[in-house]
Amino acid sequence: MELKKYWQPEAETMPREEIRKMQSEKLVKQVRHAYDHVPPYRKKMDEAGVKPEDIHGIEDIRKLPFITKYDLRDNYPDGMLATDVGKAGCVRIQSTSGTTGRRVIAYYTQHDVDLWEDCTARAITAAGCDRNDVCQIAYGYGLFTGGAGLNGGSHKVGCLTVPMSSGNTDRQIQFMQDLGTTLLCCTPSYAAYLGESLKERGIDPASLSLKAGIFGAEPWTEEMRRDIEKSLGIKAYDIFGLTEISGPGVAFECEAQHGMHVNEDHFYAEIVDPDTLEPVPVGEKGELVFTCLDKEAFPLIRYRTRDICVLDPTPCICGRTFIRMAKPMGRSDDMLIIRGVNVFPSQIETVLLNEGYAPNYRIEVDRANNSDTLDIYVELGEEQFGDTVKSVTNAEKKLAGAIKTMLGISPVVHLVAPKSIQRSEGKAVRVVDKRKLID
Ligand code: DLL
Repeated sequence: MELKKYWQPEAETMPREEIRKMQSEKLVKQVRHAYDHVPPYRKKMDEAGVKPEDIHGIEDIRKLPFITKYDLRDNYPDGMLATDVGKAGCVRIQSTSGTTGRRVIAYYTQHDVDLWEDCTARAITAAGCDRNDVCQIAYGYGLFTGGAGLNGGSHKVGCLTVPMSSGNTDRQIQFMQDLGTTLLCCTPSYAAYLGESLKERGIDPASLSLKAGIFGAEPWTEEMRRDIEKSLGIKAYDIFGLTEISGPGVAFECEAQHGMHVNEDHFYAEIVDPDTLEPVPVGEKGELVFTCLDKEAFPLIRYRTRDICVLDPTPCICGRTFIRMAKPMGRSDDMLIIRGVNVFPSQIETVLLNEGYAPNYRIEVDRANNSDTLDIYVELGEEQFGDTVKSVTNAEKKLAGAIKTMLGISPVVHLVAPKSIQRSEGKAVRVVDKRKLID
C-alpha cells in the first residue's frame, strides 16, 4: 500500500483563501466563547473597549488584547479555564515545569485532546511513518506535554507505540534493537546523546531499523541536525509547541526540512514587535503570538509565546498550504531551556535565598557533546569561608540537590570566595549562555 503523504489532506492542503475563511469563522466564535466564559479575558476586552460584535473576521484580530504568562500566573490554577466547560468537562491537564507561581496548568476536553493528537499525527505522517512503524517515545511522560502528545498521535496513526519516557539509555537502545524501532521521538539533545551512546557501544546505526526522528522542545541548530542524522542514520524532523497552546505539534516539519508548518486550522500565528506589540511585515523577525481557534477548555487568544521567530508564507514543495515558521531564534524573556527543561533564573535565586545564601551568583550554560551543562557559581558568606573542603563539598551537594528539586535537572554548584563574583553597576549579568543555538 502506498505511504500516506498527509494525515488530514483536506485540512493540510486547503487553498489559502479557504484557510482564511475558516480562520475568520472560527475566530468570531472563539472570541464570543472566551468573552462569555473566560472572565479574565472578558475583563481585558472590556478594558480595551472591544466587544465580540466588533470581531467579524481574522483581519479584526489586531483589535484584541494579548494574553501573557503573567495573566496565566495571576489566574493560577483555573481562572482561565472556560466556565461552561469547568473541571467536570475536562479529561486531562498538562503543566509546564516551574514553581507554583510560574507553573501553568493547561486544561483539555476530549475534543481538545483529539485535535492536539491530530496535530502530532500529522507530524508523524509528515516524517514518513504509518501503521507499519514502531514509534519509540523518549520524551518525558507526566505533566510535560512531550510524551503524552506524541503518544496520542502515534496511536492515531496506528504505529506500534513504545512509551519509554526519557532516560535509561541502555534500555532505550535495547528496545530499539529488540522491537525494530523505526521512529524515535525525543529532545534533540537526547537524540544526540543516544547517537553517541551507540558509537560508544560499537553499535552500527545501520544495524538498527531507525529511519526518522521527531525532535523538539528546545532550540537546536542545523549542525546538530546533521550530527544526529549521521549518528543515528535517520532523517531528523523538527517539531514545535508549547503547553499553553496544546503541546508538541502546534507546528511540524515536512520532508522539505525547511521550516515548520503551523497547524493553521487550529492555531493562528502572528509575529509582533515585542516592544510596540504592532504586527511586523511578513517575513520579518518578531515575537510569535498564537490564537487557539477551536479549543474548548483553555481558549487562549493572542498568547505571547516570547519566542522570537519569522513566518514564511511561500509555498512548500510538500504540497501543504499551511504557513511555515522558522526555528525560534531566541526569547524575549529570560527563560532558558536546559536539557529540554524550561528554567527561569529567578527559580535558582529563590533556592539560593531559601538555603541561606546571598543573591550573588552566576549561571553558566554551555553545550558539551550536544548535551547542555549547567554550572552555578555562588558566593560563600564570610562566616562560611573558613570551612573545611569537606564541609564546602557537602554544602555544594546540598545546594545542587535543592536546585534539582526545584528545576528537575541537576546543576554543578561551585561555592566560591566572598566577593569573587563580579558586581555590576547596571543590570546584573547573572546568566552566561555559551551555547551556539542559532546557526
Ligand atoms: O516544549 C512542547 C514540546 C514537546 C514541543 C515536545 C516539541 C516537542 P513547553 O515545555 O511549554 O512545551 O515549552 C515551550 O519550548 O515556547 C519554545 O521556547 C521551546 N520550544 C518548543 N519546541 C521547540 C523547537 C514544549 N522545536 C517552549 N525549537 C517554546 C526551539 C522550542 N524551541
